[in-house]
Amino acid sequence: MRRKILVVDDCIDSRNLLERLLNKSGYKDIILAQSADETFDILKKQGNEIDLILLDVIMPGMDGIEVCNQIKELEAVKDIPIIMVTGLSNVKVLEQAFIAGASDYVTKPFHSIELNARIASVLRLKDEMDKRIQREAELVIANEKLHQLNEVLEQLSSLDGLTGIPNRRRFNSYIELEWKRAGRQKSNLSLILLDIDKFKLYNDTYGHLEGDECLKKVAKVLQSTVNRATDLVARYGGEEFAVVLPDTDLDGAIHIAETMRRNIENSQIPHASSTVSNVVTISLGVSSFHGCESIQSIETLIDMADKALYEAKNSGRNRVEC
Ligand code: GH3
Ligand code: MG
Ligand code: MG
Ligand code: MG
Repeated sequence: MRRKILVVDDCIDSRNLLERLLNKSGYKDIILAQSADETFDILKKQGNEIDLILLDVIMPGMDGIEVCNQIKELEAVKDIPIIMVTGLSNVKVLEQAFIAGASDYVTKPFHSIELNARIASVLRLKDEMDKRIQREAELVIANEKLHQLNEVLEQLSSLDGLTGIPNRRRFNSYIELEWKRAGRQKSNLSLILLDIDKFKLYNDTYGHLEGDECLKKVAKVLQSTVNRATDLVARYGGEEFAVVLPDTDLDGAIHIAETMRRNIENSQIPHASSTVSNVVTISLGVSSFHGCESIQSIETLIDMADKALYEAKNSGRNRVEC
């Protein structure tokens, strides 16, 4: 692999000596700089091509330690490893160099073997770091693709990806079927729409991931509340759920809604910032129709449940309205 090394030294003899030594070791791509200004100029123009910087400590104007400090502040070049070059083996200076972010140091006069060993070791570390960063980036992309794939699958399927219960698509097709059947058989069909109270505050307090966990718990409780195979609990929207109850009249539906309300409250999912309670609560709206009635459409049934839900919200939440 061809490496580009930037040598910064105010002394021309040192620069030339380093260049010669590096050339001899096979590093042919050397850039020379004699001051801080020149260094930053080069980094600005071709920082992304440079693999390593050899940086003199003592220079007039800005010294090597400060140059190192400033390079480590620059997002575009902060990961280029820096080996400090010093005539002093002053421990204080070396400590400052490492604090400034230097990877290693070499002392003048240079010993070719030592110089090579230190360069090789620093470059090896950099390569490993680069590979790790690359692997992480690839992982992020793979994750993103998986996420997109999941979304496609979810759209194609009838289950909600987060909670695992039927999704809105399934709800739509199921209520349509049951609507028609209720009309044919002159039977009852009821609907519950429910919405978690003050869920925005829940997310704000516990974070979105905890919010998702809460949705899963709520879905589980709702689903365990219904007991007929024909009852369908679906995720209707973000934190809204819908329950389709075939062969159930208004009283029966209100009874189930009230049990759901109580079961959620009794689950004691903490919600410290709720203005309704100190646990998670839900508000529910119930609507119902009988096959011989003439409600024009499913939309009307949904609309009625929605209005009842709105009323439950308006009259204090954590309650059932119809
Ligand atoms: P209320 O219903 O009691 O009037 O208050 P609210 O705060 O629940 O009302 P609103 O409907 O305005 O807020 C719903 C919030 O639900 C907004 C959104 O951030 C959150 N939400 C929706 N879908 C999801 C989801 O899939 N995961 C999480 N964590 N939050 C969601
Ligand atoms: Mg010097
Ligand atoms: Mg809502
Ligand atoms: Mg809500």
